[in-house]
Amino acid sequence: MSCIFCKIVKGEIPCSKVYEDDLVLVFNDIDPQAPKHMLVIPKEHIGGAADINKGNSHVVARIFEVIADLSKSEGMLEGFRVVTNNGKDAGQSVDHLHFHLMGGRKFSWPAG
Ligand code: DGP
Repeated sequence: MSCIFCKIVKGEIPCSKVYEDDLVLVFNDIDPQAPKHMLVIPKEHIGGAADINKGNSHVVARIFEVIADLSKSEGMLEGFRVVTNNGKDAGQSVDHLHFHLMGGRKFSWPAG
């Protein structure tokens, strides 16, 4: 498996880790788009949002519990944005499900 995020999970590629449990890893994005910009990923390989199903959706539920906790512990009390890009048109560049958790600035809407 040549998935870069699987290599980060296994410790084969370093990351700036923010949080880890048995199902979820959170680390700082290498190309931050906000003062706070973390990637929240399942440790198991899920290709993207289109690959979420009854067998793995409990991991996604955990991811959103972690996001709620981090929004407070990381000081994003004025608001935050969660984004997942799925597929070519959305600009997904890593084919391992990940949620961008961003905060520390105002965000415009609709996103471009
Ligand atoms: P997306 O374009 O939605 O698939 O987001 C992929 C994100 O992953 C992008 O913001 C940059 C980030 N990224 C890619 N490779 C690495 C890496 O090796 N380390 C870290 N920390 N982030 C990475």
